[in-house]
Amino acid sequence: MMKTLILIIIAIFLVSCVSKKSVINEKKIRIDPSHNPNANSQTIVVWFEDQYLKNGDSFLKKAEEFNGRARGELRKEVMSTLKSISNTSFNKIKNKLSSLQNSDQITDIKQHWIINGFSCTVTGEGFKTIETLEGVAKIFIKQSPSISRGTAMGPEFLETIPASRFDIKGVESYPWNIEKIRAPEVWNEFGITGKGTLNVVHDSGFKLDIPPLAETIYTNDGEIPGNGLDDDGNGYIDDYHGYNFDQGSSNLNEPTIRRATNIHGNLCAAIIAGTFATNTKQAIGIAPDSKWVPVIGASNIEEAVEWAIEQGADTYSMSFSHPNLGELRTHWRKVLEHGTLCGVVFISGAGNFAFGAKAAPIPVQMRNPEDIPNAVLGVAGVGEDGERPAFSSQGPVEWNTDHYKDGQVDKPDFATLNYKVPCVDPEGNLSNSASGNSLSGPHMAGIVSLMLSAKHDLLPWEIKEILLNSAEDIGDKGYDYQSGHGFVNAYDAVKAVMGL
Ligand SMILES: [Ca+2]
Ligand SMILES: [Ca+2]
Ligand SMILES: [Ca+2]
Repeated sequence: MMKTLILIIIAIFLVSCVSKKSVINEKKIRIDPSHNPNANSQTIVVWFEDQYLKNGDSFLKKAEEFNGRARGELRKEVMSTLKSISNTSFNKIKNKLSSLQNSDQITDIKQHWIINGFSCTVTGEGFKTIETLEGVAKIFIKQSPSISRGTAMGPEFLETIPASRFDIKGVESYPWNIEKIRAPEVWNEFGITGKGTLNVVHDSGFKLDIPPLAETIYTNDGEIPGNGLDDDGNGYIDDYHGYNFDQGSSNLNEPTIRRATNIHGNLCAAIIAGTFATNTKQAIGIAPDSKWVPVIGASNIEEAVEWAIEQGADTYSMSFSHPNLGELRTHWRKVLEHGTLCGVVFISGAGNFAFGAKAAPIPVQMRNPEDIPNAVLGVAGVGEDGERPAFSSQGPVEWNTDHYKDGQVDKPDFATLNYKVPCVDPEGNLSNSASGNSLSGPHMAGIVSLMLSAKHDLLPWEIKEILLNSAEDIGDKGYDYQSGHGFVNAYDAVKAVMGL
């Protein structure tokens, strides 16, 4: 035990020594300390100097500048600016990249607009050349965070989208979590059920053909499914019900990826946008008239977020978390900050690392992306009795990367539900329950979907402000590191949106 502890301490010490040695070459290019100069092949993300948001304060300043704007209109404007910044920088080195590609130093070049830069896979020689290219400012090593829980199999296109069985008057029952989050009161009193909102479930483990999910799945109307063509010309073939950015395919079907008998992505989707459990009139989702869309992309957050924005996403739920991302945290944060300015509400559960075999110390109990300030709602949770389960990760977190130097940041932001939550089984019934902050994020996404359904042009930071004012203080008095600003319920949040 002691030996292990000493080894861990040494390991942490080593890691911290290495990470402090940020490399600065003559051109003042910042290179991720996890770069291995001897590696034959590395996948990297390259930033150009000119980023839309600059340092740590820029996000809040920009948000303030945009106050009062309508979300839909702002999205178009910010997207257009981001794309124009990206094209200007990329076009300057485009020819150079092509010749590097021809000499096999670089493969898989993907230009990004959500940050001004590109991803590619490079040889050692290629890496050195990229450092010298015009405008290149930072190079991050793209670790492949191991959140992909399996390999998606063949595509699953639903031949017809079944008509929704959900109707407010026909609801016969609902599980305790739907009641505790006060969704039925929103449906009944305001007639708001999530209509007109699109909720991304960035996860793995999907089985799309169960009734409560098939009835509300998104379809990209510009795309014809299963014909092997990119009909809408967005660069993705058959991205009809969603897309798998890790495989570069429309394979979304991963029914074997299970936690016990639960399919992970399905659990999350059903809490947000499930209709009635199969063959019943039991309402199981918070926003049963919203749409949801599955996305897989453990190591391709840029493309996934760009795609989601183009499809008109309103919420983006990420029930995963990455430890030890190092400098790559900076990249994730910038992607999600820019994405938030495009009007998407990003949400991630707090993680389950406060207790047990995978326990981690504060300030790394909450990890990426739920540790991102302002642009991501980090959501912890409680059980039916209102008590926080021992596993639920706590804040604060620490930001001291090369780019973001906030120091200590208050997290989590809010609490919903995370303990013994009734969950959809592989047939679409609520025969199971599950625990974990994988479930707290989707509860928040469902609530935000209702809020945006009530007032579609609310900005993400206005949503957060309303949640701050309508959350119920729980745990220690005032803000606390277990439940954030408190327990959020759909009724008080939507009421506040409507000015009631
Ligand atoms: Ca397409
Ligand atoms: Ca197609
Ligand atoms: Ca409190």
